[in-house]
Amino acid sequence: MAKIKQIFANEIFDSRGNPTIDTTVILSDGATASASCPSGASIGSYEAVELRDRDEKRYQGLGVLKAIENIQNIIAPGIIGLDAAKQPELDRTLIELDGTQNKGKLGANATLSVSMAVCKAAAKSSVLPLFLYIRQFVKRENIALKIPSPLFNLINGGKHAGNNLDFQEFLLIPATSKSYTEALEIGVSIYHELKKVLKQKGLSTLVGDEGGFGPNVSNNMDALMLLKETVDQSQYKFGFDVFFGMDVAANSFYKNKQYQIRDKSMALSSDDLISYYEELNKQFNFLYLEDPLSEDDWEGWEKILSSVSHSTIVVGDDLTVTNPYRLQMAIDKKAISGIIIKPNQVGTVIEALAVVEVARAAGLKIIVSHRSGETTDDFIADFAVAASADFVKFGAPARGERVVKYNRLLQIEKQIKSLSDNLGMK
Ligand code: 2PG
Ligand code: MG
Repeated sequence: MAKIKQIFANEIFDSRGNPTIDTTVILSDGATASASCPSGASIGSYEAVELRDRDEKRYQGLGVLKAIENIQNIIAPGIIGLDAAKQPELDRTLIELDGTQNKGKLGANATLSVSMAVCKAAAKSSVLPLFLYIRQFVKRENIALKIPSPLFNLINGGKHAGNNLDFQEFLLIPATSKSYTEALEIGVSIYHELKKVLKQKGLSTLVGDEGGFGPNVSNNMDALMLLKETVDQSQYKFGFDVFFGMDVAANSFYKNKQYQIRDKSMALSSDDLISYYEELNKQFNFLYLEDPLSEDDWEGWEKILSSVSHSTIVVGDDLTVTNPYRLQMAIDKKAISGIIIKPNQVGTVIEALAVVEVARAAGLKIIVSHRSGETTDDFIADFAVAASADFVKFGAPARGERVVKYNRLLQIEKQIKSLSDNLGMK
């Protein structure tokens, strides 16, 4: 049995140049691992607390020294000596040490970096690959091991780019029947194709926070048209090889119970916005629509789900924030058919897996997601496979902190193949 022996935490920087936490855990058998926390820009109000120093003299108040102190002074003494292989016990201890509903005392960034680092170190001591190690804590272990289908964020808008796009992410979705390697090839090819189209049109090929292009076109419809034109001139067939989706992140343009987008001159009511989605849907047949309405517009969510769910997965992110209570509300109100899972919205690995379980039992699609502020930590790729997610959302297939996750899935795909070849596993 390997026990947790030492914990170190440091302030490092994420892909946006903001401070974040990197935690290293050393076990009694010498196994060592580090994990770092991602950070969102479009943050749901019901997410667990990301503890920041708020000391304006350092990094615009975004320092994480207090969270690091919490790791050193409160978490470390509370968990040193625990059996590292007992992740549920570890995460329960973290929850108890925090003692709040939303990790408001220690910070979900503090608890998650520790939870992930212990998980990685314990996987090393167990000699299992991380995705198989995490899978032990998933109840439905008998679901076939497979790589989730990727959602590629090829055009960035909203809070992730300084352009005119109100919608945050324009997603390219290779058909789910494709193998992961094929899907990645499609995502990469169309990413490069889109760059050519942008150049031809004299549009900027600079990229946004998630590595997708951030052209300064006039409105959301223009972005969809660009993507469509790109696919049409590629070797892939729209509606057969590839589909479209969006993470609208509607919180960001919701004010005074109205939605303001550049596609329309007047502010829209919830019903007007839903009609606009229906209109767009006729043209683009979205496979996936994330946060189409604001986090408190429950009526709108119910309406959109009943209107489009025969063909489109309606996904909660800011709505549900990987939180069991918000998820239950969404299930009860019939508001969603899919859910985004982001471990840092809740603060521990096991709590995130518990939300996956409830969502899957309710028949929802599971989408495991990165954050817009990322590090080169690839834990989320193993987590997604372990959780048997239907989809992963890791941004564009470009920039180090994004491709490290796509690349890890390539390795896992090979590992799964050799496991099933050698052991006859499914
Ligand atoms: C989202 C995410 C990740 P952020 O809204 O789904 O793409 O963005 O991390 O800024 O919340
Ligand atoms: Mg989102």
